[in-house]
Amino acid sequence: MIELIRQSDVGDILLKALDGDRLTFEDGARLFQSNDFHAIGWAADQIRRQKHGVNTYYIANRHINYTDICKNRCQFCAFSRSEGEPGAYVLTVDEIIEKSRDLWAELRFSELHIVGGLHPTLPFSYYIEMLSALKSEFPAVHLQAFTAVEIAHLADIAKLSVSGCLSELRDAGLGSLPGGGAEVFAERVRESVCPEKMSGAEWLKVMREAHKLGVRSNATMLYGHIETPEEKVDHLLRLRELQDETNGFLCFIPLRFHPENTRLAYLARPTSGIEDLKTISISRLMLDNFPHIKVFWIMLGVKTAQVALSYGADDFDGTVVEEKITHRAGAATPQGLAVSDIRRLIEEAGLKPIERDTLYQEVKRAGSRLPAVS
Ligand code: V47
Ligand code: SF4
Repeated sequence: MIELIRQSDVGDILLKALDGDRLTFEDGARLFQSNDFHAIGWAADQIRRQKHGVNTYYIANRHINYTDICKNRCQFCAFSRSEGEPGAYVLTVDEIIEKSRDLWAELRFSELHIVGGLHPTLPFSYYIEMLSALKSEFPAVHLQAFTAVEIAHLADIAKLSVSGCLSELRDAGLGSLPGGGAEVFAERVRESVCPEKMSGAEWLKVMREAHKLGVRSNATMLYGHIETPEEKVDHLLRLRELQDETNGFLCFIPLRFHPENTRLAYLARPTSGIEDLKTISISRLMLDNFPHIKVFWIMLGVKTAQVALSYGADDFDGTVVEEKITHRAGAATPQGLAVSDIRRLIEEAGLKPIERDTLYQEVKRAGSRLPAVS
């Protein structure tokens, strides 16, 4: 295999990564320009094995999108609606509890993953009541809720500082932040595809505040639209820099853009399997200080997500149960996967499935009963 690396047009970079040396901006840009995805993938798999061996993580979780009403209306988003538009909804706190109860008996999920649009008029008390009610109904469940973009919006409506807002949410039951809203940090990209959204620097600032308070988070990158290879590398390096400072990121998740029903549908070029795998592998190679690279199979597709476990990813998210953001943008994946299916997909890749909680602690279940999603 080392011969494969030596013959590669990016062999020098891959050997450097395998030696434990940090990759530079130029290295990242060359990796994205190379078509040698086998060699890149093999090197990323080696690094993944150095960090985790064959251990491959998954989580029993449930996603909840509490509202699709959003004042930002990003160009790439098919999920959001304006108030009064057909399909616009807000779940009441009772409905959120009801939804969570739905599969609780079967799934016994360890995490609720809660994100929504930036609702212009919902009061701060709605969010506090949501977390408190969920925490009292499911005390052992980790609430991973509200992207950095939502946190800044909530701080605004509550007239609190970001850190004051995070503290109140944490007191009400918030466990950690999901990684959404990062998109691509480059100003050129944001001005074009999400001009209303906070800047990349502001996103990083919210995450810094969260990490300083001990609130961990994920990080994402939405790829496959108008971004250049250099802009992707810049994104990864800005995340790596913050991680050096705080060590607060749990994992990185590349999100594959789905163009259908969005104002970027004219791009009509869904990413190729090779682009997807290369993005996973390069993320693993560049983000040397991120413990985990996660595949969100809902966006990647089950088959590519399975293969990605041999191209640098070590985490397969998750049972999910219900998902709207990608499905409104034309995703053909199911809404959820049973734990038995996830375990089979991991085992077929020659890897060892390990159920984890949000903070990557192993979940031990009494007996052999496996949670299922129908
Ligand atoms: O910020 C919006 C993305 C994100 C589309 O932290 C789209 O574990 C694809 O961040 N095609 C929200 N993506 C979801 C998210 C997420 C998902 C799974 C796991 C985690 C995690 C976080 O969804 C948005 C945006 O980047 N998005 N529209 C679209 N058409
Ligand atoms: Fe709103 Fe998020 Fe959709 Fe942008 S991606 S329009 S912020 S829900």
